[in-house]
Amino acid sequence: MNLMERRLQSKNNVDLKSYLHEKRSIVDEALQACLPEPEGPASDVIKAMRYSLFAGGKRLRPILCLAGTESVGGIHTDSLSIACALEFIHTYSLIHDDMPVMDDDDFRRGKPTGHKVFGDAVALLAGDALLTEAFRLMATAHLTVDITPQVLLKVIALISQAAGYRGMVGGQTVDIQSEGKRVDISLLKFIHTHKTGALISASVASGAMLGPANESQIEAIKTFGHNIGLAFQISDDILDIEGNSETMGKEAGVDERKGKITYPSLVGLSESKRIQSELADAAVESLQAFDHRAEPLRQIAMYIIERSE
Ligand code: GRG
Repeated sequence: MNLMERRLQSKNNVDLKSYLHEKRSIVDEALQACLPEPEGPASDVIKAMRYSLFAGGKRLRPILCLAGTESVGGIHTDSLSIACALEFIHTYSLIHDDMPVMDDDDFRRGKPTGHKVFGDAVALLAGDALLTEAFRLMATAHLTVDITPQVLLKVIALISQAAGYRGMVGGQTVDIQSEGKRVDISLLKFIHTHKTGALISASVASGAMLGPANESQIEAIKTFGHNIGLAFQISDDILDIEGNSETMGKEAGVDERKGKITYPSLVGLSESKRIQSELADAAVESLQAFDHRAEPLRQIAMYIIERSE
């Protein structure tokens, strides 16, 4: 059964738009509580952290974490601190990625990037501070909700692996070093699955672990996460060609101008779309043993390949 047939047949259709809206408000409120209003001698770094954290992101990673928890029968409040930590890590990666030494972007989400507003040094430090604060948030999560230290440690290990050289940082390194060089599909897949896919996958898997999920559920969710993570980055490649700059809050056509190797540039647009659908199908397939509580995850898989921002 392909995605469209599955969508038509689904008896448990959730209203994904309302679901995303509701969860985004929950995440936004929790994020506000995580970071104080800027004051004191180091207020500039807090301002820069808050500026990028509240610049209008979709909150996909925290929402995936909450949906992962709910998919195995857990309650989302138990994973809210981890969800916020994931958004902190994501925001740090965007601040650093936008800096002149990396992608050198002036705009993100329709607003000037962090270093354009606060200067390179404070932007760099704001990224560092978001990353380290994420670990403080995770390390103290068990103080407010009912999570065992054992599960929490596993979650922290998983997210560390996804964020560091084994995941996002590794992918970013290879991406930067590949500029202007020949990249084949297997290296591009490595870049995409590590740079973008790893944190997305860890988001949903960490949520499920907090459910708590059993081993076979965790494996299934990891497969789901791996597939949607790669599909997400391919849709980013496609949006760079087909997307609307205003909706996306950043310029379209940048990859081509910068000579970046993407799925469409290597395999063409229609093959990229086919691969993307196959990945979304495989993601949904991996949740076969899950009941209606995984419906938001199934729909998020579809949303990822159809998104316009
Ligand atoms: C600097 C260590 C380090 C890593 C950077 C994630 C990343 C690695 C770079 C971002 C480059 C980029 C734009 C990749 C495309 C996929 C992606 C991560 C898009 C942004 O994620 P969204 O769409 O962002 O979830 P919002 O704005 O909604 O939060």
